[in-house]
Amino acid sequence: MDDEILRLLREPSDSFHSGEEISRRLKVSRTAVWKRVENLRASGYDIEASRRLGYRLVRAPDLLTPSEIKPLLKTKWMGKRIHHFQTIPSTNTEAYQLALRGAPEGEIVIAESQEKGRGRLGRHWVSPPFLNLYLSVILRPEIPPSQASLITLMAAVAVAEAIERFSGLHPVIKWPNDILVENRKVAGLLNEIHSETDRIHFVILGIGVNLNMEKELLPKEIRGLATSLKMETGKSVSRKEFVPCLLGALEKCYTLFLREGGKPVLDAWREKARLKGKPVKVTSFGETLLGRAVDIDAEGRLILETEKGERKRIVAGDVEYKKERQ
Ligand code: BT5
Repeated sequence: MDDEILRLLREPSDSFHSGEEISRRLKVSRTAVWKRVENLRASGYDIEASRRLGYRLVRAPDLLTPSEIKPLLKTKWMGKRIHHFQTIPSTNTEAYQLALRGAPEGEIVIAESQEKGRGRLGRHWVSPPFLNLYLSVILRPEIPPSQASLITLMAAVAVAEAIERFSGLHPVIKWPNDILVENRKVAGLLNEIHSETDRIHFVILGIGVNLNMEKELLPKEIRGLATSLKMETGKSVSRKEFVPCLLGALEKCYTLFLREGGKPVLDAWREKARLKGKPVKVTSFGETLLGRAVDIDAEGRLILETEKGERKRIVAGDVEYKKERQ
């Protein structure tokens, strides 16, 4: 019903619609229309009411509801169904449950805040309300599980491209899934897979992007490590406009991956990661290795040359860039 009233108030936007017209078109009483308008006002919509002319939408808030995002969405299939929550433990957990119940590829879950936002390896993702983006996409790629990490690389490329197009910043990807601006993390990815030995049932692509996060809201431990588009550009950004930009980039990169395989993904990833030759410290399954990053291989593993000159392929772990020794 909120959706229906908003759609009506937006056609054409800026003009008045009489209470009588709205109640006739939505087949509800005028009191019901008034109540819905009051509800919308309580959620941040600026709606002018005139006895003579009716209602007019003056300004819509920057919410990530389907009624705010859908009019801006230009994708063919991604995000056509949006499950929106004010708050939720984790959008990934919700999307996983939806996928288990058969939700199709392209459905997304968005929350204005997360109570238990998750990073990799049981880590926490700071998710305060109404500032950032917390989104999970359900994908059902027909690829073997061995190629699943290419989906992570593909998503990192799409997120970096969207941030660049939207803000003019130049993000860098840090293996495997961090998006950095000026060496600080602006976005992270958590991909969870449900599969059998040779078939993926679905992938939940979890994306957290710091959009309007303020420095003071970051816990002390990560204040020096994290950033947001607002912190970098000095300007607030429209969250609801960022979502279509991100979903557009994601649909494009994913379609290309399915059509042409890993090569274009790996090429784009390498260009945005500028990894080759960087001195790194890698932590993987409790082991710490120092050396130089050589490249990533066709399955997205990090190739590392250790200080002892050995070549290692890292499947999962964390990378820290070290200062070049003089
Ligand atoms: C990640 O993990 O970077 C994956 C983050 C994925 C978050 C999204 S939000 C939507 C979806 N639903 C979820 O529940 N999760 C996904 P990892 O590489 O493990 O990094 C986690 C580390 O990043 C933490 O231990 C902190 O040091 C740091 N961190 C936590 N919150 C942050 C934030 N908002 N911005 C930048 N860094 C943060």
